[in-house]
Amino acid sequence: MSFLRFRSLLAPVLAASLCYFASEGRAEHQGWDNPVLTVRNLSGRIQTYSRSDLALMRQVTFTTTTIWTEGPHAFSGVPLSEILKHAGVQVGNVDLYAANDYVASLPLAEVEPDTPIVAYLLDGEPMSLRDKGPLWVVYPYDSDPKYQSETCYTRSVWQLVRIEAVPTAGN
Ligand SMILES: Nc1nc2c(c(=O)[nH]1)N[C@H]1C(S)=C(S)[C@@H](COP(=O)(O)O)O[C@H]1N2
Ligand SMILES: [Mo]
Repeated sequence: MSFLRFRSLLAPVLAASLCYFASEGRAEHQGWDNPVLTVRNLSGRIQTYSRSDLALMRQVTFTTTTIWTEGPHAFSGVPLSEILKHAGVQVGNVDLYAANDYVASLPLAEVEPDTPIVAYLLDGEPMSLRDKGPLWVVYPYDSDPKYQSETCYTRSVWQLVRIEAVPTAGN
């Protein structure tokens, strides 16, 4: 093969490999724009969020062990308080629904500014439905014994898909 002929092949081969690596990058964030969370406030208004939407909100990352995983892991996501604020949930209780219809209830008064978070990255990687994703409500268990409680474990809903505001007596 002449050098000229070789050169004419080089460009398409390079272009093809660039495309390949670019699509690899996309595959990692596949479904990033798909809705993964629905939030219903007390007025019945419904907001949906994709992971790209969540990535635009205030981010919190912490490293902790959990009773369901081995060794310390970095969890990144959005404080639950931010999502509730965004969706106009201000009073009462919230019910956190998982894909398998597991549901946990918590009073808004017990949602702290940074805790829990709705995590969508574990060690910087998206979580599949199989490994408790794409969304997992997590507390920084290692940072305070109060988070190492059955109450917080119960509220650590993995495969979170829906949040619903529920009125309490008095509001
Ligand atoms: N999606 C989902 N999240 C869940 C649960 C569940 O059944 N489904 N159980 C909750 C409860 S009550 C606790 S104590 C722990 C249970 O964890 P374990 O089943 O590993 O003991 O996860 C919480 N998060
Ligand atoms: Mo539990």
